[in-house]
Parts: sequence; C-alpha cells; structure tokens
Amino acid sequence: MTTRLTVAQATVRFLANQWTERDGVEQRLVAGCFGIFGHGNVAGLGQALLQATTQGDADLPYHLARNEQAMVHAAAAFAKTRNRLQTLACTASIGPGSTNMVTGAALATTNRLPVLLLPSDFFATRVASPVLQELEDPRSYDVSVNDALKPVSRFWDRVNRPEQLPSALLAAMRVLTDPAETGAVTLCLPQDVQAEAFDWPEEMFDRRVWHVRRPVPEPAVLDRAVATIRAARRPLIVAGGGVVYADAADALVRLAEATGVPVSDTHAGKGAIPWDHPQAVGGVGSTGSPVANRLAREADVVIGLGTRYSDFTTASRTQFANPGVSFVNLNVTAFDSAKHSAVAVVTDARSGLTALTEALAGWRVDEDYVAAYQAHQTEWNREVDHAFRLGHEPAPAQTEVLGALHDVLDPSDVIVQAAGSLPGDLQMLWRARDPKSYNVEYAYSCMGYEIAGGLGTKMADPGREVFVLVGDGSYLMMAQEIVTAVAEGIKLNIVLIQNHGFASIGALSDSVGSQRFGTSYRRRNPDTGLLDGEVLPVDLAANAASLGADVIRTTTIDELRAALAKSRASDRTTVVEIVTDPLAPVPSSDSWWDVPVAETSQLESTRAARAAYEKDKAAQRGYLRPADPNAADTRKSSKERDGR
Ligand SMILES: Cc1ncc(C[n+]2csc(CCOP(=O)(O)OP(=O)(O)O)c2C)c(N)n1
Ligand SMILES: [Mg+2]
Repeated sequence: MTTRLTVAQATVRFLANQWTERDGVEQRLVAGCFGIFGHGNVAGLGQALLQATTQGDADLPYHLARNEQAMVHAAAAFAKTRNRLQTLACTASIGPGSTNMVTGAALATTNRLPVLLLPSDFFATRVASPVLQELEDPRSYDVSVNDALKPVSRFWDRVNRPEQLPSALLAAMRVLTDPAETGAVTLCLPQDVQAEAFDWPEEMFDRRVWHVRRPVPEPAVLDRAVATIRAARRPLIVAGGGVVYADAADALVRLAEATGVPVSDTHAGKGAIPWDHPQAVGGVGSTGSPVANRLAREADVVIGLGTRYSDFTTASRTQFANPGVSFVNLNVTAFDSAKHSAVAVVTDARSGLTALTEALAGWRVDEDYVAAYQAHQTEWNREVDHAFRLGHEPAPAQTEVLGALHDVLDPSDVIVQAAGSLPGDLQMLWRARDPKSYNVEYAYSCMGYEIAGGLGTKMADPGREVFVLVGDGSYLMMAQEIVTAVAEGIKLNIVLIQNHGFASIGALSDSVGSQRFGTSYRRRNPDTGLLDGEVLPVDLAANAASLGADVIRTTTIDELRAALAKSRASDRTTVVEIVTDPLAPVPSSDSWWDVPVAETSQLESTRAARAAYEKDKAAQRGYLRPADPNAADTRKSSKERDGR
C-alpha cells in the first residue's frame, strides 16, 4: 500500500508521527514547526503545513518567527526545557534564510540540544540555475550555502530525490533522540523536490516511538571509579547539564547526602541541587563562588557529572590545582567522559549516580571536611545578601537587580539569559531551587539568544513565569521575537538592563590592558577620536513598546521590584527597563579566565596586564596524569583504610 504525497507533505506527516519514550513516558518528538517562508519553501513545506493545519492532515502546529537565527534559538530553548525529549522543527527559505540558521545550529550543537533544521535548497534539477539567492561555485555545481551547516550539525543530509527521504528522516530522528549524539540535525530540501509527488509506503507514516536510552555503567569501569572515590579525602562533585537532562537531580542529592561530598555546578547544571541544600557550594570556575573554587583548588578527586568542562568551569584548567588531582567523569558521551584523563564512566547520569551511590555504600568523607565547607558557605551566603542590597548610587548595581528578582520571583519561575555580564553574576549569585528554573545558555554564550530563548522556554512550559534578562547589547542584536510573543499570545517578562554598552567586555578589556576600547555605546568624541563621548539618545523602552510589549521604565531598585511584581501578575508580555552602573563592584570569584594579552605593546596598561597574565598562566595544567594507574592497589588500600 502506498500514499501519494509531495516530499514536503510526507515530511510533515512523518514528523507528526514521531514520539520519544523514556522511563515509559511518551511525548511528541517534534511538537511543532517554526518558519519563515520565501520562494524556497512557500510552495513546498508552506503548502504542506497549510494542508496539515486546515485539512487535519497532520498535527504539526506552525509558528511564524521574525528571524531564522532566533527561531533556532527558540527551538533549542524549547528542547532544553523539555530535557531534550522534545524539540521543534525550523523551516527556512533558501539562501539567507538558511544561512541565518547557522548560528542557531552552532548554539544547539555546542549545548548538545536537539533541533531539526529544514533549510530549503536550490533546484535539484538545476534547470533554472542560478535561482535567486543561489551561491554559484564555478568549481562545483553541487555546492550550496547549506553546506555551511555541515560543521555545526550532528547529522546533515540533502534530499535530492524523493527516494532518499525515508532513510534521511530516520537517521535524523535517531540522532535527535540519541543523548550522546544529539545537536542540530539538518535536512536540506531543494525547492523542486519539496513539491515533487511520490508514492510512499504507508508504514513510513506509522506511529514511531524512539526510546531515549539510559546507558548503565560498565561494571569494570564503575569499580575503578569507586576505588578512586573511596581513596579520596577532599572530593568535589561538578554537576553539569547532563544531570538536569537525565532528570537525575534526586539521584544527585541522594549521592551527596550519602557521602557528604560537596556539590558545585555549572550553568547547565544549576538548580540540580537547590542552592540552600547544606551540601550545595554554588557555581565552580571563572565566575563561580569562592567557596566552590576553594574546594576545587584543593580537591583530590573531581567527580564530573554530565559536564563538558568548558574553560569557564575549569578556569581555563587552573581551578583544579591539587597536583595529585584525578577525575572521575560520568557522562553519556564517551568524548566528554574521557576529558582530563579521567576514569571515564560512559553512562546516563541517573543510572550512573544510582549505581555509584549503591557501590559507595558505607563510605563518607570526613565530617571536618563537611563542617569546613558548610562554614564557608554560610559566610558566602551573607556576602551574596550584601551584594543583593548594595545601595549603589546613583544608578544601582546589577547585583541589586538580581536581589530584586530574588525577592519577587517564585522559585519555579525561569530565568533566561546567555551573554554579557549577567551570566557571570548569575552563576555566582543566583539562588536556584529547581533544575528547570535556570536557562542560561553558556556553551555558545550567544548574544541574541535571550528573548528568542525565553519564547521557546515559555512554549515548552507555559505554566511557569519566564523572566528574560537581557543587556542592551543583546537586546539590540535580537529583540524582534517580542513581536512573535505578542502575535502568539505568549507572555514573557523581559528585564532590560541598560548600561550603554558592554559591561562584560568593558571589564574584560580593562583587565587585559585594553582600556575598555570600543565597549561603550557612546557618541564619537572629537577630543579623543574614540567612541567615549556622550551617552546616546537611544530609547530601548520605546523600541520595546513599538514592538507591542507593555513597558515599565524604572530607575531605582524599589521601582524595579514593584515593576517586576506588576509584570509577573500581568498576562501580557512586559518589558521592564532599569538603568544600571556598569562599573559597580561585584564579589570576586577568586578565579581566572585565559584571555591572551599582547606580548609586546606600546601601552603601559597592556604591559602590566601581560605581566599579570604570564604569572596566572603559569598555573595552567594539562590534567594528563592517568586517573588511577593502580586501580587494584588503590582499591586494596581503601578497603584496608575502611577496615573492611
Ligand atoms: C553574537 C555575539 N557576539 C559577540 C559576543 C561577545 N560578547 C560577549 S558579551 C558582549 C557584550 C554584551 O553586552 P550587553 O548585552 O549590553 O551586556 P553587558 O555586558 O552590558 O552586561 C559581547 C559583545 C557574543 N557573546 N555573542
Ligand atoms: Mg550592556
């Protein structure tokens, strides 16, 4: 039995029938489709989506975005919120629509988040080449701009003939639903092929359930991990995104409570352990808390859970400074688990944590160790309280904005952020209680993710209030999805932090001796020749109002607190603007980040920064030491020490 449909109609019908299953729970894999139409997809996927919507042909709701990069960000945020078990498809026209998706694809792949991209492509038959927006490469007629999506996709294919579609779709679904391989998945659909009819085998459209695996650790490797941990005196857990995606927060807390090991976290792992749990020590690394960073400096065994060990986590490989440090990594990808010469336990985070807790039964760290880190944590919590209520004048500090948010938000409300000085402040200061309350994209740290990411987050979890925190720089890059939110009746709270430029890169520039050059949004100053003149007459609140949002302007923290409460209570997308001082003080993380400084310079500021840089850089480590060269001996000695 066959069904005659176009390639686009078959794609839509197929996608509407894909499901994921984990722990017995089934969900739609592709819950909808974002798009922007042009000649590449209007008659192909556009027609198929219209037919799906109006004829009940297939259940794949269509959402019109305002920018292709942003729609991929929204899809990634959606997938992140749904723990990678669901995502959205994104259709773009050929040429610029498709290449606009490259940054979104890179963000998704870097963050290991599934998104399905359906860029259109020029005619497979080439009869009308070069078509509008076709890149002509004189060396090969087979090259298209969509090839730019290859290095940022975990699976990439071009469907040049209808017969190729079934295998391409199946491969795409497999990669999307594989926790170790997932990321951006790209199926390029030439515009003529999209409209071409074919007789499809009916079983192609059967309901298909993709089991999302939870691999368990190999016993021999688990033994090595247990031996290494049992021999540790000052272990530290680093909880990453894998813990959240595997729904392993409870398993993490059980391991921590059974063993006394302190738990630090990365951006993607924040909230996996509630901030006020007695064993939570906060963010680790360049923008982490001084408590976690002190533990990291002294740790003899680092237990990395679902983390990719970005340079922010390792402070560019200086944070784990104990000369004898070894790593035990539990990760669903072999690639990440092997980092830093670790005992590489390839496992789903929840399966691995459960097995580890069982295998470590009876073992606990010294109570002195626990008492010491808990005392430091209590001190640090007081410092955070102080940063939340700094009373900085005349314009408030950004840390006070976080304080106001902390006062007004419900613990289940979601913070969405990605770039600027906010990620650092949030990793250090934000008090997350719930693993889904913190969506800070800090793998690609892409300016422009914020509002689009907020949109995807709210679509994925409409029951929660979503607070997008966005700097003026990021806002100016990508604010247009406010219009999508308004059109769809999707309510966002957007906190716009106006500090007239890049507080983050300004501070970084200062620290590397570059004198904040080119980091302020100011008029060109005729005296200096630099962009350090008057503040610009830019009114971003007016801009937000023009896009259809309600707007509240604030200048003090009291006004901000009231505005946040009003925004939260409203059912309309609201932008709350606050002007802050980009130079206000922030607590120190007691850490470092490797940003190379000019080796030779005519500027004294650069020479001084270079001298400091060379000193800091000397602490950088390779982490080459094998994790447990004598696993058997270690096991024996740990058993002896335990008196077993
Ligand atoms: C797309 C993109 N371009 C450039 C950067 C580098 N960058 C990181 S933060 C930043 C400035 C962000 O400015 P703003 O949003 O105002 O935040 P602030 O630093 O003021 O907190 C820049 C340019 C980036 N992360 N993403
Ligand atoms: Mg700014």
